[in-house]
Amino acid sequence: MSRAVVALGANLGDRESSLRMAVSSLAALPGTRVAAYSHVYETDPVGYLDQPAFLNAALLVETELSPAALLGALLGIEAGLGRRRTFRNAPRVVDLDLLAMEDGEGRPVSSATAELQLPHPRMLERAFVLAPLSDLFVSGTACGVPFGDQWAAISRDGVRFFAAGKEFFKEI
Ligand code: PH2
Ligand code: MG
Ligand code: MG
Repeated sequence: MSRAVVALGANLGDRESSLRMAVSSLAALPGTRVAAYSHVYETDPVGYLDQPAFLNAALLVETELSPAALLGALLGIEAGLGRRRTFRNAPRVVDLDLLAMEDGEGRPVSSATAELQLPHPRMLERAFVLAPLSDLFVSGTACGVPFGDQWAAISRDGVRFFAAGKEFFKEI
């Protein structure tokens, strides 16, 4: 059983329902369970600014899937929920990013292929990622990636608590 950290984002259409449907699709993957949910945050857009606010959250997932198979499944869930890829940082119905993973022995997985970079190269730059991570990992290390110092240092402007994870995802 491997552990994986998945970040979720949505800023088009019914954001709440997209996040919930994405999580229930993820939980239904073969050999996969959601072990923990972060809280949900409403966040101002980063990168491309002229778009609606996002809802962001993160999950700790336990899975028998390989990193490549999990990534493929995440892309499939995005497409199934109506994601259309246009330009970089464009608004999206749902975004599921594989941030970091550990193998069955608890060793951090690294990958540097064109399809999959692990850990995610930009995960420490974004408060909308670090806020949910800090809910999941009180130690400040996510599947081998230390993020606590960066979370203590980064500006939290534009990241607002939206809902408690337990409450938000309770129907799943
Ligand atoms: N995702 C991006 C670009 N900008 N901004 C916020 N607030 N939340 C996101 O999830 C997000 C973003 C590219 O994946
Ligand atoms: Mg993303
Ligand atoms: Mg993505």
